[in-house]
Amino acid sequence: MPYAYDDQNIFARILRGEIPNDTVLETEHSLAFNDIEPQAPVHVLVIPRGPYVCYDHFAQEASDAEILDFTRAIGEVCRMKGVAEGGFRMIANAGEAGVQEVPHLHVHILAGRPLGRMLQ
Ligand code: D5M
Repeated sequence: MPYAYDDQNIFARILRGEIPNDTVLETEHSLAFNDIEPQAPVHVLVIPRGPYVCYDHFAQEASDAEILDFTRAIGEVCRMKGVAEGGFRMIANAGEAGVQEVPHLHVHILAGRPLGRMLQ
């Protein structure tokens, strides 16, 4: 299925430097920043710099270098925040059923409070 990327979405604007963000980590192909509406003491969003709508889009079209960088950036953020060993949750909402609000792939990293069995 082809994906149409909206380059006016808020994360595209963050990547272009048009609006500020609270940066946690910058890598060649990824950016991590604190969520503006944190749901836990640690709530970081990790995004690829490339124009990918969701995980499926990224998995189909990103280069190996982008996928490697993104995967490693998520791990690096967990270590930077001191939650890699104690535990955390990763979530990537996708599409309407997944209630994805921003149409640029992002992985939420949540930690620092009891998260329960599911994130609502
Ligand atoms: O989650 C989208 C997430 O994006 C939600 O947790 C708020 C966050 N958000 C929205 N705008 C910003 C800015 N400007 N900075 C940081 N975080 C932001 P979703 O998975 O799409 O429902």
